[in-house]
Amino acid sequence: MRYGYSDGIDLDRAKHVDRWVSYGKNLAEGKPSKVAVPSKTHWEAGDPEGTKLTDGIIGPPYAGGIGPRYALCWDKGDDPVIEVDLEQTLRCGAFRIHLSAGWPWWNAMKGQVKDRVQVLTSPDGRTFESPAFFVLNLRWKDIPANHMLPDDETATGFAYDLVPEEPVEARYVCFRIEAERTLTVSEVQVLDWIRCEPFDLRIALADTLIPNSLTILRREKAVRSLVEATRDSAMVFRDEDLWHDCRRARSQQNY
Ligand SMILES: [Ca+2]
Repeated sequence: MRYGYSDGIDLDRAKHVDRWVSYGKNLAEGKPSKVAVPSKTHWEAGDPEGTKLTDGIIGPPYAGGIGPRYALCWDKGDDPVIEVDLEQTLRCGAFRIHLSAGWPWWNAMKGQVKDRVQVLTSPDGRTFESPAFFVLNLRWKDIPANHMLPDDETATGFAYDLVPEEPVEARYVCFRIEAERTLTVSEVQVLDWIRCEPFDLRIALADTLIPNSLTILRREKAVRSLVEATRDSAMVFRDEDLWHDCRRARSQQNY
């Protein structure tokens, strides 16, 4: 069997490896927040007590339904700015915003989201710097292995991550939103870190898991050759199983 494309051209690309994501502490939970533009009240949205954006309740992962009830809502052109006061200067390693709709229900997995969200940080609430914009459209490689999309594999409500290259020292964190539709935000987060580990389901072709007669014969031949070759010399084996096979073969004096 030969892997690759039928035209034989090697694209020299690294194999995609999924990620398993872990989240640090949410430094913004329970902290005061304010918005420059008050929330609309469509579909029971709104935030009269000014607590929803940092109350720890996030979601749902689908637009519509009762989602807006747990969120603030703005129309196109409102361009709200959310400001969170962490109450002390902290090392901010990642930012998150849960963005959904309102209407229309743009699907981030189809590249339909036209809104923009920028994060700005400040040590004093006067001068702000921006680490970056959120990437609000997603590809499958952006979905961690331990994140479950809805059954229809859409992302109409999603908690987006923004991880700057270096952590930022800040007390005030702003989320500047440019709305291109009626959108909702249920939560903003500032985390000390987000980490991703390579994750592989280890699905392999059957003949690497269940040796057939041909692979057994090849292995026996390889063991026999290695025992002969290493009889009088030290050799480092990269394959631990093969090393054990050789040792076993020598001790049984089969070869
Ligand atoms: Ca919330």
